[in-house]
Amino acid sequence: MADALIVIDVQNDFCPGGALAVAGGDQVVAPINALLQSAQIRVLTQDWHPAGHSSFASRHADRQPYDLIDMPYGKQVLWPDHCIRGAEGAAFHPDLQVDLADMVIRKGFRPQIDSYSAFFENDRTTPTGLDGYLRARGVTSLLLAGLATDFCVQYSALDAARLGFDVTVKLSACRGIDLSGSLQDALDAMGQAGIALID
Ligand code: VGL
Ligand code: ZN
Repeated sequence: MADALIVIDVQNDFCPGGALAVAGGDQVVAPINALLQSAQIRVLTQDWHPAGHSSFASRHADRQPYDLIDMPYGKQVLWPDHCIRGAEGAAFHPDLQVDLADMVIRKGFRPQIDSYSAFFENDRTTPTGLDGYLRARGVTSLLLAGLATDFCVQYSALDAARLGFDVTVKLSACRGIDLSGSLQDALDAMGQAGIALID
């Protein structure tokens, strides 16, 4: 039985000045570094898209960022171009203590499908491999923090709960995007799924 800290997408593009900046996104770095110091098992996720990814509004004629469209795998919000693999925007925030991580898992690298969750792509079935990694290390409980509360953190937390992990989300080390009430919806959904929401 082990506990793991899962740090979601603390990358330049989600911080102020980035392509998909989350308000106060950089404020999660200090509390997450503190959590990294004491965590037993430490995983970082990294949003990692090829240029021209299908989740980018720029790929779709007559569409704007934040439009909602139907994809073969379900509804998809269209985003500004962000976290292009290898680019500065995809790098971790420079103050994040990346060296403490046991494992970095990248997601969103398939051109035709987005991947909010650390566990499954947005079809909710294609695995990233993180479940197997955690089980192989005997992990049963997870603490999640990072960006953004209502997208990648929420999807990761819901999938983790569905997979049978004990899940806690450290809200003071998260920030949300909040598209038309999505932050409150995320908090409600996580609460209903039995996820512990702590300050
Ligand atoms: C995220 C939108 C698009 C996130 C990633 O990390 O929450 N949101 N890609
Ligand atoms: Zn993305």
